[in-house]
Amino acid sequence: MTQQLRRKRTRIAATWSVVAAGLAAAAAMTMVMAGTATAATTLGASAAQTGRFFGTAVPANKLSDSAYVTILNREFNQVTPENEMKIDATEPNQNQFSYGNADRIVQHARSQGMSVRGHTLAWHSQQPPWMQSLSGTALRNAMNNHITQVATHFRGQVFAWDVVNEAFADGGSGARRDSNLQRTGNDWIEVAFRTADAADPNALLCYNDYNIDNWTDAKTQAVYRMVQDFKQRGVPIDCVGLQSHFTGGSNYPSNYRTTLSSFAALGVDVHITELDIRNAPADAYRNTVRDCMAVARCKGITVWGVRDSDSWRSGEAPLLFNGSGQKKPAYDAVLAELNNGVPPTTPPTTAPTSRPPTTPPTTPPTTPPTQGPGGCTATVSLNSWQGGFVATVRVTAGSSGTNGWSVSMTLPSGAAVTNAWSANRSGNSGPVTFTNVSYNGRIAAGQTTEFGFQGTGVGTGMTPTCSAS
Ligand code: 9MR
Repeated sequence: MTQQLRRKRTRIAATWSVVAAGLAAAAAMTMVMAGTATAATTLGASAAQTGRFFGTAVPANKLSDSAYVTILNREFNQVTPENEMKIDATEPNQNQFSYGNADRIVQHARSQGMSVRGHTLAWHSQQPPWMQSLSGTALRNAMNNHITQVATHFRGQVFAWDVVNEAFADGGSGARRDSNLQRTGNDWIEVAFRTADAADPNALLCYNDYNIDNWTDAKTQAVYRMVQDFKQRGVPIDCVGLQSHFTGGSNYPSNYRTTLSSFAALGVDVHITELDIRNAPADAYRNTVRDCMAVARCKGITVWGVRDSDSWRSGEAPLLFNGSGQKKPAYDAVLAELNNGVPPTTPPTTAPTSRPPTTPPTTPPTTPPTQGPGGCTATVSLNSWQGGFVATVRVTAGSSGTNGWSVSMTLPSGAAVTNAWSANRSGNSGPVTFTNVSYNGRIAAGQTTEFGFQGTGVGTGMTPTCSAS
Protein backbone atom coordinates (compact mmCIF):
# COMPACT_ATOMS: atom_id res chain seq x y z
CA MET A 1 0.00 0.00 0.00
CA THR A 2 1.31 3.45 -0.84
CA GLN A 3 2.09 6.03 1.80
CA GLN A 4 -0.63 8.23 0.37
CA LEU A 5 -3.28 5.59 0.79
CA ARG A 6 -2.07 4.83 4.29
CA ARG A 7 -2.35 8.48 5.25
CA LYS A 8 -5.87 8.41 3.83
CA ARG A 9 -6.71 5.47 6.04
CA THR A 10 -5.52 7.22 9.14
CA ARG A 11 -7.51 10.30 8.27
CA ILE A 12 -10.73 8.44 7.59
CA ALA A 13 -10.50 6.38 10.72
CA ALA A 14 -9.64 9.36 12.85
CA THR A 15 -12.49 11.32 11.35
CA TRP A 16 -14.95 8.53 12.06
CA SER A 17 -13.84 8.22 15.61
CA VAL A 18 -14.18 11.96 16.17
CA VAL A 19 -17.58 12.05 14.46
CA ALA A 20 -18.70 9.11 16.56
CA ALA A 21 -17.33 10.69 19.67
CA GLY A 22 -19.05 13.94 18.84
CA LEU A 23 -22.38 12.19 18.34
CA ALA A 24 -22.08 10.41 21.63
CA ALA A 25 -21.11 13.62 23.33
CA ALA A 26 -24.05 15.44 21.82
CA ALA A 27 -26.42 12.61 22.71
CA ALA A 28 -25.22 12.66 26.26
CA MET A 29 -25.95 16.39 26.57
CA THR A 30 -23.62 16.56 29.47
CA MET A 31 -21.54 19.63 28.96
CA VAL A 32 -21.36 21.89 31.97
CA MET A 33 -19.19 24.82 32.81
CA ALA A 34 -16.71 24.39 35.62
CA GLY A 35 -14.64 27.46 36.34
CA THR A 36 -13.06 28.72 33.14
CA ALA A 37 -12.75 25.26 31.60
CA THR A 38 -15.49 23.26 29.98
CA ALA A 39 -15.85 20.01 31.84
CA ALA A 40 -17.88 17.11 30.53
CA THR A 41 -19.69 14.83 32.94
CA THR A 42 -19.39 11.50 31.17
CA LEU A 43 -16.32 9.54 30.17
CA GLY A 44 -17.02 9.46 26.46
CA ALA A 45 -17.96 13.12 26.17
CA SER A 46 -14.90 14.10 28.14
CA ALA A 47 -12.53 11.98 26.06
CA ALA A 48 -14.13 13.29 22.87
CA GLN A 49 -13.04 16.81 23.74
CA THR A 50 -9.47 15.86 22.94
CA GLY A 51 -10.46 13.65 19.99
CA ARG A 52 -10.12 10.47 22.01
CA PHE A 53 -12.46 7.58 22.65
CA PHE A 54 -13.40 6.07 25.98
CA GLY A 55 -14.92 2.65 25.53
CA THR A 56 -15.77 -0.63 27.14
CA ALA A 57 -15.93 -4.31 26.31
CA VAL A 58 -19.53 -5.34 25.69
CA PRO A 59 -20.91 -8.89 25.68
CA ALA A 60 -24.04 -9.35 23.55
CA ASN A 61 -26.10 -10.85 26.37
CA LYS A 62 -25.82 -7.66 28.45
CA LEU A 63 -27.69 -5.66 25.82
CA SER A 64 -30.94 -6.92 27.34
CA ASP A 65 -29.94 -5.69 30.83
CA SER A 66 -31.50 -2.24 31.03
CA ALA A 67 -29.43 -1.06 34.00
CA TYR A 68 -26.30 -2.03 32.08
CA VAL A 69 -27.43 -0.37 28.85
CA THR A 70 -28.27 2.85 30.69
CA ILE A 71 -24.66 3.17 31.86
CA LEU A 72 -23.23 2.01 28.55
CA ASN A 73 -25.17 4.58 26.53
CA ARG A 74 -24.56 7.39 28.96
CA GLU A 75 -20.84 6.97 29.55
CA PHE A 76 -19.06 5.39 26.59
CA ASN A 77 -18.38 6.35 22.99
CA GLN A 78 -16.62 3.18 21.85
CA VAL A 79 -17.28 -0.53 22.28
CA THR A 80 -15.31 -3.73 21.80
CA PRO A 81 -17.33 -6.95 21.50
CA GLU A 82 -15.95 -8.99 24.39
CA ASN A 83 -16.13 -12.40 22.70
CA GLU A 84 -18.44 -12.08 19.71
CA MET A 85 -15.90 -11.31 16.98
CA LYS A 86 -13.44 -14.00 18.03
CA ILE A 87 -12.70 -16.88 15.71
CA ASP A 88 -14.84 -19.46 17.51
CA ALA A 89 -17.81 -17.08 17.41
CA THR A 90 -17.54 -15.92 13.81
CA GLU A 91 -16.45 -19.16 12.08
CA PRO A 92 -17.70 -22.04 14.25
CA ASN A 93 -17.42 -24.45 11.33
CA GLN A 94 -14.88 -23.99 8.62
CA ASN A 95 -16.14 -21.57 6.00
CA GLN A 96 -19.50 -21.14 7.76
CA PHE A 97 -19.68 -17.68 9.22
CA SER A 98 -21.89 -16.55 12.04
CA TYR A 99 -22.25 -12.86 12.81
CA GLY A 100 -25.51 -12.58 14.76
CA ASN A 101 -24.20 -11.51 18.16
CA ALA A 102 -21.43 -9.35 16.73
CA ASP A 103 -23.88 -7.61 14.43
CA ARG A 104 -26.17 -6.93 17.38
CA ILE A 105 -23.39 -5.17 19.24
CA VAL A 106 -22.35 -3.22 16.15
CA GLN A 107 -25.94 -2.13 15.55
CA HIS A 108 -26.32 -0.98 19.12
CA ALA A 109 -23.04 0.93 18.99
CA ARG A 110 -23.88 2.61 15.72
CA SER A 111 -27.33 3.62 16.93
CA GLN A 112 -25.62 5.41 19.80
CA GLY A 113 -22.86 6.99 17.71
CA MET A 114 -20.20 4.80 19.31
CA SER A 115 -17.23 3.48 17.34
CA VAL A 116 -16.41 -0.23 17.30
CA ARG A 117 -13.09 -2.00 17.75
CA GLY A 118 -12.89 -5.41 16.10
CA HIS A 119 -11.43 -8.06 18.38
CA THR A 120 -9.78 -10.24 17.07
CA LEU A 121 -8.86 -11.77 13.70
CA ALA A 122 -5.90 -14.05 14.46
CA TRP A 123 -5.21 -15.52 17.91
CA HIS A 124 -3.89 -18.75 19.37
CA SER A 125 -6.85 -18.87 21.77
CA GLN A 126 -10.60 -19.26 21.31
CA GLN A 127 -10.04 -21.09 18.04
CA PRO A 128 -12.89 -23.41 17.04
CA PRO A 129 -11.97 -27.13 17.17
CA TRP A 130 -11.60 -27.39 13.39
CA MET A 131 -8.93 -24.68 13.41
CA GLN A 132 -7.13 -26.09 16.43
CA SER A 133 -6.58 -29.31 14.51
CA LEU A 134 -5.11 -27.62 11.43
CA SER A 135 -1.45 -26.95 10.74
CA GLY A 136 0.91 -25.88 7.99
CA THR A 137 -0.43 -24.55 4.70
CA ALA A 138 -3.99 -25.59 5.49
CA LEU A 139 -3.96 -23.47 8.64
CA ARG A 140 -2.26 -20.53 6.92
CA ASN A 141 -4.93 -20.59 4.20
CA ALA A 142 -7.69 -20.91 6.79
CA MET A 143 -6.30 -17.94 8.73
CA ASN A 144 -6.22 -15.80 5.60
CA ASN A 145 -9.70 -16.84 4.58
CA HIS A 146 -11.00 -16.06 8.05
CA ILE A 147 -9.41 -12.61 8.08
CA THR A 148 -10.67 -11.81 4.58
CA GLN A 149 -14.24 -12.90 5.28
CA VAL A 150 -14.62 -11.29 8.68
CA ALA A 151 -12.86 -8.01 7.88
CA THR A 152 -14.93 -7.75 4.69
CA HIS A 153 -18.18 -8.38 6.56
CA PHE A 154 -17.46 -5.55 9.01
CA ARG A 155 -15.86 -3.19 6.50
CA GLY A 156 -16.95 0.37 7.19
CA GLN A 157 -18.32 -0.51 10.63
CA VAL A 158 -15.13 -1.13 12.57
CA PHE A 159 -12.65 1.71 13.01
CA ALA A 160 -9.81 -0.51 14.22
CA TRP A 161 -9.03 -4.22 14.21
CA ASP A 162 -6.96 -6.20 16.62
CA VAL A 163 -5.51 -8.10 13.68
CA VAL A 164 -3.22 -10.27 15.78
CA ASN A 165 -3.66 -10.84 19.50
CA GLU A 166 -1.14 -12.07 22.10
CA ALA A 167 1.53 -13.50 19.82
CA PHE A 168 4.47 -13.08 22.19
CA ALA A 169 5.55 -15.28 25.09
CA ASP A 170 5.53 -14.13 28.69
CA GLY A 171 8.73 -14.06 30.71
CA GLY A 172 12.20 -12.94 29.80
CA SER A 173 12.73 -14.68 26.48
CA GLY A 174 11.30 -12.01 24.19
CA ALA A 175 10.31 -14.89 21.93
CA ARG A 176 7.16 -15.50 19.99
CA ARG A 177 4.54 -17.59 21.77
CA ASP A 178 4.42 -21.14 20.52
CA SER A 179 1.11 -21.87 18.78
CA ASN A 180 -0.25 -23.61 15.74
CA LEU A 181 -0.23 -20.24 13.96
CA GLN A 182 3.38 -19.54 14.91
CA ARG A 183 4.36 -22.99 13.63
CA THR A 184 3.06 -22.05 10.15
CA GLY A 185 6.10 -19.77 9.90
CA ASN A 186 7.42 -16.64 11.58
CA ASP A 187 5.87 -14.45 8.89
CA TRP A 188 2.31 -15.31 9.97
CA ILE A 189 1.84 -11.98 11.74
CA GLU A 190 2.82 -9.80 8.81
CA VAL A 191 0.79 -11.99 6.46
CA ALA A 192 -2.21 -11.47 8.73
CA PHE A 193 -1.72 -7.68 8.57
CA ARG A 194 -1.37 -7.67 4.78
CA THR A 195 -4.48 -9.81 4.43
CA ALA A 196 -6.49 -7.53 6.72
CA ASP A 197 -5.21 -4.50 4.82
CA ALA A 198 -6.47 -5.94 1.54
CA ALA A 199 -9.90 -6.71 3.05
CA ASP A 200 -10.43 -3.38 4.81
CA PRO A 201 -8.01 -0.66 3.72
CA ASN A 202 -9.71 1.97 5.86
CA ALA A 203 -9.61 0.30 9.28
CA LEU A 204 -6.71 0.93 11.61
CA LEU A 205 -4.77 -2.32 11.95
CA CYS A 206 -3.45 -3.03 15.43
CA TYR A 207 -1.24 -5.53 17.20
CA ASN A 208 -2.73 -6.19 20.67
CA ASP A 209 -1.14 -7.83 23.71
CA TYR A 210 -0.99 -7.92 27.52
CA ASN A 211 2.08 -7.50 29.72
CA ILE A 212 3.61 -5.02 27.30
CA ASP A 213 3.04 -2.12 29.70
CA ASN A 214 6.37 -2.09 31.50
CA TRP A 215 8.93 -0.58 29.16
CA THR A 216 11.82 -2.67 30.46
CA ASP A 217 10.08 -6.04 30.14
CA ALA A 218 11.52 -8.35 27.50
CA LYS A 219 8.05 -8.89 26.06
CA THR A 220 7.50 -5.14 25.61
CA GLN A 221 10.86 -4.77 23.94
CA ALA A 222 10.18 -7.70 21.63
CA VAL A 223 6.86 -6.26 20.48
CA TYR A 224 8.50 -2.87 20.07
CA ARG A 225 11.17 -4.37 17.82
CA MET A 226 8.54 -6.16 15.74
CA VAL A 227 6.56 -2.95 15.21
CA GLN A 228 9.75 -1.07 14.38
CA ASP A 229 10.66 -3.76 11.87
CA PHE A 230 7.17 -3.70 10.34
CA LYS A 231 7.29 0.06 9.95
CA GLN A 232 10.73 -0.12 8.37
CA ARG A 233 9.66 -2.78 5.89
CA GLY A 234 6.27 -1.29 5.06
CA VAL A 235 4.12 -3.96 6.67
CA PRO A 236 0.73 -2.22 7.10
CA ILE A 237 0.44 -1.67 10.86
CA ASP A 238 -1.25 1.43 12.28
CA CYS A 239 -1.54 0.89 15.99
CA VAL A 240 -0.49 -1.03 19.06
CA GLY A 241 -3.06 -2.08 21.64
CA LEU A 242 -1.85 -2.35 25.20
CA GLN A 243 -4.43 -4.47 26.97
CA SER A 244 -3.26 -3.17 30.35
CA HIS A 245 -4.90 -5.77 32.54
CA PHE A 246 -3.48 -4.63 35.84
CA THR A 247 -5.19 -7.57 37.46
CA GLY A 248 -4.07 -11.01 38.54
CA GLY A 249 -0.86 -9.63 40.04
CA SER A 250 0.21 -7.36 37.20
CA ASN A 251 0.52 -3.74 38.30
CA TYR A 252 0.56 -0.31 36.68
CA PRO A 253 4.25 0.36 35.99
CA SER A 254 5.74 3.78 36.71
CA ASN A 255 7.35 3.82 33.25
CA TYR A 256 4.03 3.30 31.45
CA ARG A 257 4.18 6.71 29.78
CA THR A 258 7.58 5.85 28.36
CA THR A 259 6.09 2.70 26.85
CA LEU A 260 3.20 4.63 25.29
CA SER A 261 5.42 7.38 23.92
CA SER A 262 8.04 4.94 22.67
CA PHE A 263 5.52 2.98 20.63
CA ALA A 264 4.00 6.24 19.40
CA ALA A 265 7.43 7.42 18.30
CA LEU A 266 7.54 4.51 15.87
CA GLY A 267 4.70 6.18 13.95
CA VAL A 268 1.77 4.12 15.22
CA ASP A 269 -1.24 5.09 17.28
CA VAL A 270 -1.46 3.64 20.76
CA HIS A 271 -4.71 2.34 22.24
CA ILE A 272 -5.27 1.12 25.79
CA THR A 273 -7.59 -1.72 24.92
CA GLU A 274 -8.63 -3.80 27.94
CA LEU A 275 -7.96 -1.73 31.03
CA ASP A 276 -8.89 -3.08 34.45
CA ILE A 277 -7.05 -2.67 37.74
CA ARG A 278 -7.29 -4.93 40.76
CA ASN A 279 -9.48 -3.26 43.39
CA ALA A 280 -9.69 -0.19 41.14
CA PRO A 281 -7.39 2.16 43.08
CA ALA A 282 -8.16 5.73 42.02
CA ASP A 283 -4.45 6.59 41.82
CA ALA A 284 -3.55 3.85 39.37
CA TYR A 285 -6.53 4.69 37.17
CA ARG A 286 -5.62 8.38 37.35
CA ASN A 287 -2.01 7.71 36.39
CA THR A 288 -3.00 5.47 33.51
CA VAL A 289 -5.33 8.08 32.03
CA ARG A 290 -2.85 10.89 32.67
CA ASP A 291 -0.16 8.99 30.79
CA CYS A 292 -2.45 8.48 27.82
CA MET A 293 -3.46 12.13 27.78
CA ALA A 294 0.22 13.10 27.77
CA VAL A 295 0.93 11.18 24.57
CA ALA A 296 -0.62 12.72 21.46
CA ARG A 297 -0.90 9.38 19.68
CA CYS A 298 -2.58 7.66 22.62
CA LYS A 299 -5.97 7.89 20.97
CA GLY A 300 -8.22 6.25 23.49
CA ILE A 301 -8.93 3.93 26.34
CA THR A 302 -11.22 0.91 26.59
CA VAL A 303 -12.04 -0.61 29.96
CA TRP A 304 -12.76 -4.34 30.04
CA GLY A 305 -16.32 -4.16 31.28
CA VAL A 306 -18.78 -1.70 32.80
CA ARG A 307 -19.59 -2.87 36.36
CA ASP A 308 -17.48 -5.06 38.60
CA SER A 309 -20.08 -7.78 38.21
CA ASP A 310 -19.51 -7.69 34.42
CA SER A 311 -15.76 -8.25 34.73
CA TRP A 312 -13.93 -11.41 33.70
CA ARG A 313 -12.26 -10.96 37.12
CA SER A 314 -15.25 -9.86 39.14
CA GLY A 315 -13.57 -11.08 42.33
CA GLU A 316 -11.01 -8.29 42.00
CA ALA A 317 -13.64 -5.54 41.60
CA PRO A 318 -11.40 -3.90 38.97
CA LEU A 319 -13.80 -1.58 37.09
CA LEU A 320 -15.25 1.92 37.38
CA PHE A 321 -18.80 1.02 38.48
CA ASN A 322 -19.78 -1.29 41.31
CA GLY A 323 -22.23 -4.14 40.90
CA SER A 324 -25.13 -1.77 41.58
CA GLY A 325 -24.00 0.53 38.79
CA GLN A 326 -22.73 3.25 41.09
CA LYS A 327 -19.66 5.26 40.21
CA LYS A 328 -16.58 4.30 42.24
CA PRO A 329 -13.79 6.70 43.30
CA ALA A 330 -11.78 5.48 40.32
CA TYR A 331 -14.52 6.78 38.04
CA ASP A 332 -14.19 10.28 39.49
CA ALA A 333 -10.42 10.14 39.09
CA VAL A 334 -10.70 9.07 35.45
CA LEU A 335 -13.26 11.72 34.59
CA ALA A 336 -11.24 14.46 36.25
CA GLU A 337 -8.12 13.39 34.40
CA LEU A 338 -9.89 13.28 31.04
CA ASN A 339 -11.17 16.79 31.70
CA ASN A 340 -7.71 17.96 32.73
CA GLY A 341 -6.58 17.34 29.18
CA VAL A 342 -9.04 19.89 27.86
CA PRO A 343 -7.76 23.37 27.10
CA PRO A 344 -9.38 26.15 29.16
CA THR A 345 -11.17 27.54 26.12
CA THR A 346 -13.94 26.27 23.85
CA PRO A 347 -13.31 22.60 23.04
CA PRO A 348 -11.79 22.01 19.59
CA THR A 349 -14.22 21.08 16.85
CA THR A 350 -11.61 18.92 15.18
CA ALA A 351 -9.12 16.60 16.79
CA PRO A 352 -5.83 18.27 17.65
CA THR A 353 -2.96 16.75 15.73
CA SER A 354 -0.97 16.64 18.92
CA ARG A 355 -1.22 17.83 22.45
CA PRO A 356 1.41 18.67 24.98
CA PRO A 357 2.53 16.12 27.54
CA THR A 358 2.27 18.66 30.30
CA THR A 359 0.64 18.23 33.63
CA PRO A 360 -1.94 20.96 33.21
CA PRO A 361 -2.11 23.50 36.01
CA THR A 362 -5.31 23.13 38.00
CA THR A 363 -6.05 26.81 37.45
CA PRO A 364 -4.81 27.70 33.99
CA PRO A 365 -3.05 31.06 33.79
CA THR A 366 -5.26 33.75 32.31
CA THR A 367 -2.34 35.82 31.05
CA PRO A 368 0.80 34.41 29.53
CA PRO A 369 3.77 34.41 31.83
CA THR A 370 6.41 36.94 30.96
CA GLN A 371 10.14 36.47 30.94
CA GLY A 372 11.82 37.14 34.22
CA PRO A 373 14.90 36.09 36.08
CA GLY A 374 13.43 32.71 36.89
CA GLY A 375 14.71 30.88 33.79
CA CYS A 376 14.14 27.16 33.57
CA THR A 377 15.80 23.86 34.39
CA ALA A 378 15.78 20.53 32.58
CA THR A 379 16.38 16.98 33.66
CA VAL A 380 16.68 13.91 31.50
CA SER A 381 15.67 10.35 32.27
CA LEU A 382 16.67 7.45 30.08
CA ASN A 383 15.26 4.12 29.15
CA SER A 384 18.03 2.22 27.42
CA TRP A 385 18.36 -1.06 25.68
CA GLN A 386 21.08 -2.74 23.64
CA GLY A 387 21.80 -0.26 20.84
CA GLY A 388 19.33 2.48 21.68
CA PHE A 389 17.43 4.60 24.14
CA VAL A 390 14.46 6.86 24.70
CA ALA A 391 15.18 10.07 26.60
CA THR A 392 12.41 11.90 28.39
CA VAL A 393 13.31 15.50 29.18
CA ARG A 394 11.39 17.42 31.80
CA VAL A 395 11.48 21.21 31.57
CA THR A 396 10.58 23.11 34.72
CA ALA A 397 9.88 26.83 34.61
CA GLY A 398 11.53 29.04 37.20
CA SER A 399 9.86 31.69 39.30
CA SER A 400 8.67 33.79 36.34
CA GLY A 401 7.40 31.13 34.00
CA THR A 402 8.38 30.91 30.33
CA ASN A 403 7.09 32.12 26.98
CA GLY A 404 9.46 29.73 25.23
CA TRP A 405 12.41 27.54 26.09
CA SER A 406 15.45 25.91 24.61
CA VAL A 407 17.27 22.84 25.94
CA SER A 408 20.76 21.95 24.79
CA MET A 409 22.87 18.92 25.52
CA THR A 410 25.77 17.03 24.05
CA LEU A 411 25.20 13.47 22.98
CA PRO A 412 27.89 10.96 23.88
CA SER A 413 30.17 9.89 21.07
CA GLY A 414 28.47 7.34 18.84
CA ALA A 415 24.96 8.31 19.91
CA ALA A 416 22.51 9.91 17.46
CA VAL A 417 18.94 11.15 17.66
CA THR A 418 16.55 9.36 15.31
CA ASN A 419 13.38 11.27 16.14
CA ALA A 420 11.93 13.65 18.69
CA TRP A 421 8.46 14.58 19.86
CA SER A 422 6.92 17.65 21.47
CA ALA A 423 9.99 19.74 20.57
CA ASN A 424 11.81 21.12 17.52
CA ARG A 425 15.32 19.78 17.14
CA SER A 426 18.51 21.00 15.57
CA GLY A 427 21.45 18.63 15.27
CA ASN A 428 21.33 14.89 15.68
CA SER A 429 24.70 14.02 17.19
CA GLY A 430 27.22 15.85 19.34
CA PRO A 431 25.61 19.12 20.45
CA VAL A 432 21.84 19.10 19.93
CA THR A 433 19.27 21.73 20.80
CA PHE A 434 15.56 21.30 21.34
CA THR A 435 13.14 24.21 21.39
CA ASN A 436 9.50 24.34 22.36
CA VAL A 437 6.74 23.75 19.82
CA SER A 438 3.73 26.05 19.61
CA TYR A 439 1.71 24.43 22.36
CA ASN A 440 4.27 23.94 25.10
CA GLY A 441 6.36 27.09 25.14
CA ARG A 442 4.37 28.78 27.86
CA ILE A 443 4.95 27.20 31.22
CA ALA A 444 3.66 28.82 34.37
CA ALA A 445 6.10 29.36 37.25
CA GLY A 446 7.09 26.08 38.82
CA GLN A 447 5.14 24.02 36.26
CA THR A 448 6.64 21.48 33.90
CA THR A 449 6.38 20.12 30.42
CA GLU A 450 8.04 17.09 28.88
CA PHE A 451 9.45 16.27 25.49
CA GLY A 452 11.34 13.26 24.31
CA PHE A 453 13.60 11.80 21.74
CA GLN A 454 14.79 8.44 20.63
CA GLY A 455 18.37 7.65 19.81
CA THR A 456 20.74 4.97 18.71
CA GLY A 457 23.89 4.14 20.65
CA VAL A 458 24.36 4.79 24.35
CA GLY A 459 22.66 7.86 25.81
CA THR A 460 24.06 7.92 29.33
CA GLY A 461 25.80 11.00 30.69
CA MET A 462 23.83 13.78 28.95
CA THR A 463 23.57 17.04 30.93
CA PRO A 464 20.80 19.29 29.63
CA THR A 465 20.88 23.06 30.08
CA CYS A 466 17.73 25.09 29.76
CA SER A 467 17.22 28.71 28.81
CA ALA A 468 13.90 30.51 28.91
CA SER A 469 12.54 33.33 26.82
O1 9MR B 1 -13.33 -11.26 28.83
C1 9MR B 1 -13.21 -12.39 27.99
C2 9MR B 1 -13.86 -13.58 28.69
O2 9MR B 1 -15.25 -13.38 28.72
C3 9MR B 1 -13.52 -14.85 27.93
O3 9MR B 1 -14.00 -15.95 28.67
C4 9MR B 1 -12.04 -14.95 27.73
C5 9MR B 1 -11.71 -16.20 26.96
O4 9MR B 1 -10.43 -16.22 26.43
O5 9MR B 1 -11.58 -13.82 27.02
C6 9MR B 1 -11.75 -12.65 27.77
O6 9MR B 1 -11.19 -11.55 27.09
C7 9MR B 1 -9.78 -11.62 26.86
C8 9MR B 1 -9.49 -10.87 25.59
O7 9MR B 1 -10.24 -11.40 24.54
C9 9MR B 1 -8.02 -10.90 25.25
N1 9MR B 1 -7.21 -10.43 26.33
C10 9MR B 1 -7.49 -11.02 27.64
C11 9MR B 1 -8.97 -10.92 27.97
C12 9MR B 1 -9.23 -11.42 29.36
O8 9MR B 1 -8.98 -12.78 29.44
